[in-house]
Amino acid sequence: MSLALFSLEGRTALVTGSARGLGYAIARGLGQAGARLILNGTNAGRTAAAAEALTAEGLSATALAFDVADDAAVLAAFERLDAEGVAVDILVNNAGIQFRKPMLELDPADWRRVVDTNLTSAFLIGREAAKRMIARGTGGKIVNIGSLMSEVARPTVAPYTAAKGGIKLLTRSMAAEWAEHGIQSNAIGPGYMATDMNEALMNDPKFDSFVKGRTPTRRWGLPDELVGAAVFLASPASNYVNGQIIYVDGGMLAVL
Ligand code: GCO
Ligand code: CA
Repeated sequence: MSLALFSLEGRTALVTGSARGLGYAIARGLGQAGARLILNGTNAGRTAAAAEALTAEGLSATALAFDVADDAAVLAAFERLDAEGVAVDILVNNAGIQFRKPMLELDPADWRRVVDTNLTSAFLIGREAAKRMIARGTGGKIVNIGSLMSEVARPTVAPYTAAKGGIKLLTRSMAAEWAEHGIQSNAIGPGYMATDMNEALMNDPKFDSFVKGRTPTRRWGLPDELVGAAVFLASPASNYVNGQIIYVDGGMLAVL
């Protein structure tokens, strides 16, 4: 079996929320597998800096800053890619925010912001990418980033959990409607990963010991540990995989 099966040479990958955290690690890994990278973040400066850092590592990376939850901004971003003749072959819908508060205290505006950023964005961007993949007749790969919270809940993260549960079934909806066009839509469900979004949790001794006790691997995951699943789902190796979610969680969901 040749590693060509996992090569992304000649393909262009757009990774949302890739200025830092999991998105940055996933983008870097796709770049190392040969993909040309389009990084995205809401902050133009931080996104440009991330593209420069990956370029300095010898990867091909450009920045495309836009707010993934803003319909008009998403449309403008794709129109800009069209104008530049850039075709997105691989879309990683990673952008997401966390907002921890019990539902009884939650402002509806905060609920909407989390669901729009973590779920609606994947629909908006997925649709623009799929339209162009279908028009080109080239097929493509969509990798949505779910979570442990695509399966289970815990107190204080309801909007994030509802959105990540939605990501799992949106992924299946994408498979239902787009698989016949040669588009494979799948998801990755990260476990408790050591990222800036989880800094407060990692620094909380109680939560830290909860994660280590509840994870069979007895540690937090490292962002780079998502790269294998991401390259698999972005490469020809997964051409007959559709509507699936792969949990990269150290075994947490598999055991009580
Ligand atoms: C939390 C965390 C989790 C993790 C991750 C787990 O507050 O419980 O933010 O949501 O970040 O999503 O897969
Ligand atoms: Ca980000």
